[in-house]
Amino acid sequence: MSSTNISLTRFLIEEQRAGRISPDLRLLVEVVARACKSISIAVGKGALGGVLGDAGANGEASINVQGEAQKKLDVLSNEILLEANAWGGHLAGLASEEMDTSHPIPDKYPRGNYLLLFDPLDGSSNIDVNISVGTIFSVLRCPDGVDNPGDEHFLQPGTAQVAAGYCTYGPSTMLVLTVGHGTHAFTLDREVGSFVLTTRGMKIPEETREFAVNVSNQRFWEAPMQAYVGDMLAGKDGPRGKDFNMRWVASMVADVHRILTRGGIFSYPLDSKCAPKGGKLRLMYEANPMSFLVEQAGGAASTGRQRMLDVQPTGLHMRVPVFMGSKAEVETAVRYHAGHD
Ligand code: AHM
Ligand code: MG
Repeated sequence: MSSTNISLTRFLIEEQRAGRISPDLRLLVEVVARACKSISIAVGKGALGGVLGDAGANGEASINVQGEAQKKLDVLSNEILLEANAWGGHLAGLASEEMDTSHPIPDKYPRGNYLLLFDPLDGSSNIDVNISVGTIFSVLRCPDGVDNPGDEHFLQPGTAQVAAGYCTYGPSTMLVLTVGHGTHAFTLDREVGSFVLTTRGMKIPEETREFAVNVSNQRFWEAPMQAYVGDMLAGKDGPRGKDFNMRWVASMVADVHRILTRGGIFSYPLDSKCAPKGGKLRLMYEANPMSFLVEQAGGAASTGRQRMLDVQPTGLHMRVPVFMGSKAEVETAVRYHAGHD
């Protein structure tokens, strides 16, 4: 169902009145959305804003905790989210893909009951070539009695999330949000400067003929993944009995947004390159929030061996293999992995 003239602010107030979110959670989501608007403006300026290219100085690359070279926009987006969320009084702590450890709220500000995790600019290899990138976020409750949370307090399974969302900076800027009662999409009205509800209750078709995976890694995959994709590529004369189409943006936000909109399966499986780290994508601020959104839209999300949201995190930057999207297709991918260890 499409809705017009319901702003994100009104939507959140109505969720609060319905008893589905607390006033603090409403404020938190508003603040994240405001930060995303600032990031959208910076991304939208492109080369004119002087923000393209690598971060760092004197020819030295800036490397984040993941060992990846940071882009200027990675650093800027992280700062925007930190600054916007530090003083509002609704958070006890923050954690980011771009920061080694979690970040307590400075003493000069009041502390709230929530923990926020984010990937400030996902898909950043696409920034310099003007392809969609996005921000992903996940909200947890700070455990009772903890007012100065450390990394260990963030290590909660995805089922504990109270809200999750992403903002995609594409031809239009969209915020897709769940507070545990469906997945809803908002489009930024650039003239008015507010997010407007454009799809209430996104629904992922259960079946699909479209997959998203970086096939250049094929030779590094495990046997079940080789068999799974091989059977899809065999088309209607193969065991799957239908032709499949493939898409790979290399921005998880953009790929998952397409799947939320029209179905499909997204995968970043285990391969022999990323296996020592446990996978490529990060559980707590990439896989978990996206899995929550996908499940709330009627889809499924798995590591191939376990429901994603049930994974017990062992570190803030823990990595996992990822399969998410149309429910029947994710179940098929999981069946290929059954019995393989
Ligand atoms: P990032 O958070 O450093 O941008 O990395 C995550 C991104 C995902 O958005 C995307 O699905 C994947 O990495 C693409 O990886 P590859 O370049 O190996 O295809
Ligand atoms: Mg990322």
